[in-house]
Amino acid sequence: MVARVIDGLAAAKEIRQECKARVNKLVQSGIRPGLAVILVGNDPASAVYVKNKIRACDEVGVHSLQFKFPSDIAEEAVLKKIEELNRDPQVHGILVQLPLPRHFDLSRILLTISPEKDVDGFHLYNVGGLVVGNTVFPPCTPFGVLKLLQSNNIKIEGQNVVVVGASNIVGKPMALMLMQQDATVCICHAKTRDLAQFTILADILVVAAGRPNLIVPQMVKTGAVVIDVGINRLSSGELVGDVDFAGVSEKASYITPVPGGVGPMTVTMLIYNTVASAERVFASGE
Ligand code: BQF
Repeated sequence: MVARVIDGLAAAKEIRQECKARVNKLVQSGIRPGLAVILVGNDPASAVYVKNKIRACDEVGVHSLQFKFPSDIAEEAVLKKIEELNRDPQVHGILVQLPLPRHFDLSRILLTISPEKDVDGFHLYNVGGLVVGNTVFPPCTPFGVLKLLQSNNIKIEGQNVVVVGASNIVGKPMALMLMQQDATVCICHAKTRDLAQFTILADILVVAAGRPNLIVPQMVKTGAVVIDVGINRLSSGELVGDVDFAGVSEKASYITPVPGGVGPMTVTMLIYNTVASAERVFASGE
Protein backbone atom coordinates (compact mmCIF):
# COMPACT_ATOMS: atom_id res chain seq x y z
CA MET A 1 0.00 0.00 0.00
CA VAL A 2 1.17 3.51 -0.79
CA ALA A 3 -0.20 6.20 1.50
CA ARG A 4 -1.98 9.31 0.37
CA VAL A 5 -0.11 12.34 1.68
CA ILE A 6 -2.41 14.67 3.59
CA ASP A 7 -1.76 18.23 2.43
CA GLY A 8 -1.92 20.36 5.57
CA LEU A 9 -1.10 23.54 3.67
CA ALA A 10 -4.09 23.06 1.36
CA ALA A 11 -6.45 22.25 4.24
CA ALA A 12 -5.14 25.26 6.18
CA LYS A 13 -5.65 27.52 3.18
CA GLU A 14 -9.25 26.42 2.85
CA ILE A 15 -10.00 27.14 6.51
CA ARG A 16 -8.29 30.53 6.26
CA GLN A 17 -10.56 31.40 3.32
CA GLU A 18 -13.53 30.59 5.51
CA CYS A 19 -12.04 32.71 8.32
CA LYS A 20 -11.50 35.59 5.92
CA ALA A 21 -15.17 35.58 4.91
CA ARG A 22 -16.22 35.52 8.56
CA VAL A 23 -13.82 38.38 9.36
CA ASN A 24 -15.30 40.44 6.52
CA LYS A 25 -18.78 39.94 7.95
CA LEU A 26 -17.62 41.00 11.42
CA VAL A 27 -15.86 44.07 10.03
CA GLN A 28 -19.10 45.07 8.29
CA SER A 29 -20.72 44.90 11.72
CA GLY A 30 -18.00 47.12 13.16
CA ILE A 31 -15.80 44.46 14.80
CA ARG A 32 -12.25 43.72 13.68
CA PRO A 33 -11.03 40.52 15.43
CA GLY A 34 -7.81 41.15 17.36
CA LEU A 35 -5.11 38.78 18.60
CA ALA A 36 -2.45 39.73 21.17
CA VAL A 37 0.76 37.71 21.18
CA ILE A 38 3.16 37.80 24.13
CA LEU A 39 6.70 36.62 23.48
CA VAL A 40 9.20 36.33 26.34
CA GLY A 41 12.89 35.83 25.60
CA ASN A 42 14.68 35.16 22.34
CA ASP A 43 14.21 31.51 21.51
CA PRO A 44 14.73 31.41 17.72
CA ALA A 45 12.06 28.71 17.12
CA SER A 46 9.51 30.74 19.10
CA ALA A 47 10.31 33.82 17.01
CA VAL A 48 9.57 31.83 13.84
CA TYR A 49 6.29 30.50 15.27
CA VAL A 50 5.16 33.99 16.32
CA LYS A 51 6.02 35.31 12.86
CA ASN A 52 3.91 32.52 11.30
CA LYS A 53 0.98 33.49 13.51
CA ILE A 54 1.23 37.21 12.74
CA ARG A 55 1.42 36.44 9.02
CA ALA A 56 -1.68 34.25 9.26
CA CYS A 57 -3.52 37.10 11.03
CA ASP A 58 -2.57 39.51 8.24
CA GLU A 59 -3.76 37.06 5.63
CA VAL A 60 -7.31 36.85 6.99
CA GLY A 61 -7.64 40.42 8.26
CA VAL A 62 -7.25 39.77 11.98
CA HIS A 63 -5.57 42.67 13.77
CA SER A 64 -2.47 41.52 15.65
CA LEU A 65 -0.56 43.07 18.51
CA GLN A 66 2.86 41.84 19.62
CA PHE A 67 4.39 42.30 23.07
CA LYS A 68 8.02 41.28 23.45
CA PHE A 69 9.75 40.98 26.80
CA PRO A 70 13.37 40.11 27.66
CA SER A 71 13.88 36.66 29.19
CA ASP A 72 14.77 38.13 32.63
CA ILE A 73 11.49 40.10 32.91
CA ALA A 74 9.59 39.68 36.17
CA GLU A 75 6.57 37.40 35.97
CA GLU A 76 4.47 40.21 37.49
CA ALA A 77 5.08 42.42 34.45
CA VAL A 78 3.73 39.76 32.12
CA LEU A 79 0.74 39.14 34.42
CA LYS A 80 0.02 42.88 34.38
CA LYS A 81 0.10 42.94 30.58
CA ILE A 82 -2.29 39.97 30.41
CA GLU A 83 -4.71 41.70 32.80
CA GLU A 84 -4.60 44.82 30.67
CA LEU A 85 -5.33 42.77 27.53
CA ASN A 86 -8.17 40.96 29.34
CA ARG A 87 -9.87 44.36 29.74
CA ASP A 88 -9.17 45.59 26.18
CA PRO A 89 -12.33 45.23 24.05
CA GLN A 90 -10.26 45.34 20.82
CA VAL A 91 -8.51 42.13 21.86
CA HIS A 92 -10.43 38.87 21.32
CA GLY A 93 -7.56 36.45 21.71
CA ILE A 94 -4.49 36.40 23.98
CA LEU A 95 -1.64 33.96 23.61
CA VAL A 96 1.60 33.57 25.49
CA GLN A 97 4.14 31.87 23.26
CA LEU A 98 5.58 28.72 24.83
CA PRO A 99 8.00 27.66 26.12
CA LEU A 100 8.45 30.37 28.76
CA PRO A 101 11.79 30.91 30.55
CA ARG A 102 12.25 28.55 33.50
CA HIS A 103 11.60 31.08 36.28
CA PHE A 104 7.98 31.49 35.15
CA ASP A 105 5.08 29.73 36.83
CA LEU A 106 3.28 28.63 33.67
CA SER A 107 0.02 27.60 35.35
CA ARG A 108 -0.24 31.02 37.01
CA ILE A 109 0.28 32.77 33.65
CA LEU A 110 -2.34 30.59 31.96
CA LEU A 111 -4.86 31.06 34.80
CA THR A 112 -4.58 34.83 34.38
CA ILE A 113 -5.71 34.79 30.75
CA SER A 114 -9.47 35.27 30.61
CA PRO A 115 -11.01 31.95 29.47
CA GLU A 116 -13.09 33.93 26.92
CA LYS A 117 -9.84 35.12 25.28
CA ASP A 118 -7.81 31.94 25.78
CA VAL A 119 -7.53 31.08 22.08
CA ASP A 120 -4.72 28.57 22.75
CA GLY A 121 -7.13 26.66 25.00
CA PHE A 122 -4.63 26.22 27.85
CA HIS A 123 -6.56 27.84 30.72
CA LEU A 124 -7.78 25.27 33.27
CA TYR A 125 -11.38 26.14 32.39
CA ASN A 126 -10.81 25.21 28.76
CA VAL A 127 -8.78 22.14 29.73
CA GLY A 128 -11.62 21.00 31.99
CA GLY A 129 -14.10 21.60 29.20
CA LEU A 130 -12.31 18.96 27.13
CA VAL A 131 -13.26 16.29 29.66
CA VAL A 132 -16.97 17.02 29.33
CA GLY A 133 -16.79 17.83 25.61
CA ASN A 134 -17.62 21.54 25.50
CA THR A 135 -14.57 23.77 25.48
CA VAL A 136 -14.78 27.43 24.59
CA PHE A 137 -11.56 27.05 22.59
CA PRO A 138 -10.11 23.64 21.71
CA PRO A 139 -6.28 23.69 21.77
CA CYS A 140 -4.94 24.46 18.30
CA THR A 141 -2.78 21.43 17.46
CA PRO A 142 -5.28 18.68 18.38
CA PHE A 143 -8.06 20.81 16.87
CA GLY A 144 -6.03 21.01 13.65
CA VAL A 145 -5.50 17.23 13.62
CA LEU A 146 -9.25 16.69 14.07
CA LYS A 147 -10.00 19.07 11.17
CA LEU A 148 -7.44 17.26 8.99
CA LEU A 149 -9.09 13.90 9.69
CA GLN A 150 -12.55 15.32 9.03
CA SER A 151 -11.59 17.15 5.83
CA ASN A 152 -10.17 13.89 4.46
CA ASN A 153 -13.37 12.01 5.40
CA ILE A 154 -11.46 9.72 7.75
CA LYS A 155 -13.85 7.93 10.08
CA ILE A 156 -13.06 8.33 13.78
CA GLU A 157 -16.06 6.70 15.48
CA GLY A 158 -15.25 3.20 16.69
CA GLN A 159 -11.66 3.36 15.41
CA ASN A 160 -8.66 2.33 17.47
CA VAL A 161 -6.61 5.47 18.02
CA VAL A 162 -3.18 5.39 19.59
CA VAL A 163 -1.71 8.71 20.70
CA VAL A 164 2.05 8.62 21.29
CA GLY A 165 3.02 11.45 23.65
CA ALA A 166 1.10 12.64 26.70
CA SER A 167 1.87 16.36 26.82
CA ASN A 168 -0.69 18.87 28.08
CA ILE A 169 -0.47 20.72 24.79
CA VAL A 170 -0.93 17.87 22.32
CA GLY A 171 -1.22 14.28 23.56
CA LYS A 172 -3.69 14.59 26.44
CA PRO A 173 -6.13 17.01 24.78
CA MET A 174 -5.88 15.01 21.53
CA ALA A 175 -6.91 11.84 23.35
CA LEU A 176 -9.88 13.57 25.01
CA MET A 177 -11.07 15.11 21.74
CA LEU A 178 -10.92 11.76 19.95
CA MET A 179 -12.77 10.08 22.84
CA GLN A 180 -15.47 12.72 22.34
CA GLN A 181 -15.67 11.48 18.72
CA ASP A 182 -16.26 7.93 20.03
CA ALA A 183 -12.85 6.52 19.16
CA THR A 184 -11.22 3.87 21.34
CA VAL A 185 -8.19 5.75 22.60
CA CYS A 186 -4.89 4.59 24.03
CA ILE A 187 -2.19 7.02 25.20
CA CYS A 188 1.46 5.97 25.16
CA HIS A 189 4.38 8.01 26.50
CA ALA A 190 8.08 7.92 27.29
CA LYS A 191 7.62 5.31 30.04
CA THR A 192 5.50 2.96 27.91
CA ARG A 193 7.09 -0.50 27.64
CA ASP A 194 7.17 -2.04 24.17
CA LEU A 195 5.56 0.84 22.30
CA ALA A 196 5.12 -1.27 19.16
CA GLN A 197 2.60 -3.62 20.78
CA PHE A 198 0.27 -0.63 21.15
CA THR A 199 0.98 1.24 17.91
CA ILE A 200 0.44 -1.88 15.78
CA LEU A 201 -3.24 -1.90 16.88
CA ALA A 202 -3.90 1.66 15.71
CA ASP A 203 -6.30 2.44 12.88
CA ILE A 204 -5.29 6.05 13.49
CA LEU A 205 -1.84 6.74 14.94
CA VAL A 206 -1.12 10.25 16.23
CA VAL A 207 2.53 10.82 17.11
CA ALA A 208 3.66 13.77 19.22
CA ALA A 209 6.77 12.57 21.01
CA GLY A 210 9.54 14.81 19.67
CA ARG A 211 11.85 12.00 18.56
CA PRO A 212 12.94 11.56 14.94
CA ASN A 213 12.24 8.09 13.50
CA LEU A 214 10.44 6.91 16.64
CA ILE A 215 7.82 5.25 14.44
CA VAL A 216 9.15 2.77 11.87
CA PRO A 217 7.10 0.58 9.46
CA GLN A 218 7.11 -2.55 11.68
CA MET A 219 5.18 -0.57 14.30
CA VAL A 220 2.36 0.41 11.94
CA LYS A 221 -0.68 -1.61 10.89
CA THR A 222 -1.18 -1.90 7.12
CA GLY A 223 -3.69 0.75 6.03
CA ALA A 224 -3.39 2.88 9.18
CA VAL A 225 -3.80 6.66 9.14
CA VAL A 226 -0.58 8.19 10.49
CA ILE A 227 -0.57 11.76 11.81
CA ASP A 228 2.90 13.11 12.59
CA VAL A 229 2.84 16.05 15.02
CA GLY A 230 6.60 15.98 15.67
CA ILE A 231 8.87 18.81 14.58
CA ASN A 232 12.57 18.02 14.98
CA ARG A 233 15.48 19.93 13.53
CA LEU A 234 18.36 17.60 12.64
CA SER A 235 21.99 18.75 12.90
CA SER A 236 21.93 18.98 9.09
CA GLY A 237 19.25 21.67 9.46
CA GLU A 238 16.57 19.44 7.98
CA LEU A 239 13.10 19.47 9.61
CA VAL A 240 11.63 16.02 10.24
CA GLY A 241 8.74 14.57 12.20
CA ASP A 242 8.67 11.59 14.57
CA VAL A 243 7.77 9.12 11.83
CA ASP A 244 10.04 7.42 9.27
CA PHE A 245 8.08 9.06 6.46
CA ALA A 246 9.50 7.12 3.50
CA GLY A 247 9.17 3.74 5.19
CA VAL A 248 5.76 4.25 6.78
CA SER A 249 4.38 5.75 3.53
CA GLU A 250 4.59 2.26 2.03
CA LYS A 251 2.33 0.80 4.70
CA ALA A 252 -0.14 3.50 5.76
CA SER A 253 -3.29 4.59 3.92
CA TYR A 254 -2.78 8.24 4.84
CA ILE A 255 0.22 10.09 6.24
CA THR A 256 1.00 13.71 7.10
CA PRO A 257 4.33 15.20 5.99
CA VAL A 258 6.66 17.40 8.06
CA PRO A 259 6.78 20.24 7.22
CA GLY A 260 3.46 21.02 5.58
CA GLY A 261 1.24 18.65 7.59
CA VAL A 262 -0.07 19.44 11.06
CA GLY A 263 2.06 22.61 11.54
CA PRO A 264 0.10 24.90 9.22
CA MET A 265 -3.14 23.63 10.77
CA THR A 266 -1.94 24.58 14.28
CA VAL A 267 -1.45 28.17 13.21
CA THR A 268 -4.73 28.23 11.29
CA MET A 269 -6.83 26.96 14.20
CA LEU A 270 -5.43 29.78 16.32
CA ILE A 271 -6.87 32.25 13.82
CA TYR A 272 -10.09 30.21 13.71
CA ASN A 273 -10.43 30.43 17.50
CA THR A 274 -9.74 34.16 17.43
CA VAL A 275 -12.46 34.74 14.81
CA ALA A 276 -14.86 32.56 16.84
CA SER A 277 -14.06 34.65 19.92
CA ALA A 278 -14.89 37.89 18.12
CA GLU A 279 -18.13 36.36 16.82
CA ARG A 280 -19.07 35.35 20.35
CA VAL A 281 -18.53 38.91 21.56
CA PHE A 282 -20.64 40.22 18.68
CA ALA A 283 -23.44 37.70 19.30
CA SER A 284 -23.57 38.68 22.97
CA GLY A 285 -24.19 42.30 21.92
CA GLU A 286 -20.61 43.59 22.46
C1 BQF B 1 4.98 23.46 8.81
C2 BQF B 1 5.41 24.54 18.29
C3 BQF B 1 6.75 22.94 19.48
C4 BQF B 1 6.81 23.80 20.59
C5 BQF B 1 6.17 25.01 20.56
C6 BQF B 1 3.97 25.42 9.98
C7 BQF B 1 4.39 25.86 12.31
C8 BQF B 1 5.24 24.77 12.33
C9 BQF B 1 5.43 23.99 11.20
C10 BQF B 1 4.15 26.68 13.53
C11 BQF B 1 4.69 25.00 17.10
C12 BQF B 1 4.59 24.15 15.88
C13 BQF B 1 4.13 26.28 17.11
C14 BQF B 1 4.81 24.33 10.02
C15 BQF B 1 3.45 26.86 15.89
C16 BQF B 1 3.56 24.67 14.91
O1 BQF B 1 4.88 23.94 7.67
O2 BQF B 1 5.17 22.25 8.99
C17 BQF B 1 3.76 26.20 11.11
O3 BQF B 1 4.29 27.88 13.46
N1 BQF B 1 3.72 26.08 14.71
C18 BQF B 1 4.22 27.06 18.29
O4 BQF B 1 3.72 28.18 18.36
O5 BQF B 1 4.86 26.58 19.38
C19 BQF B 1 5.48 25.38 19.41
C20 BQF B 1 6.06 23.32 18.35
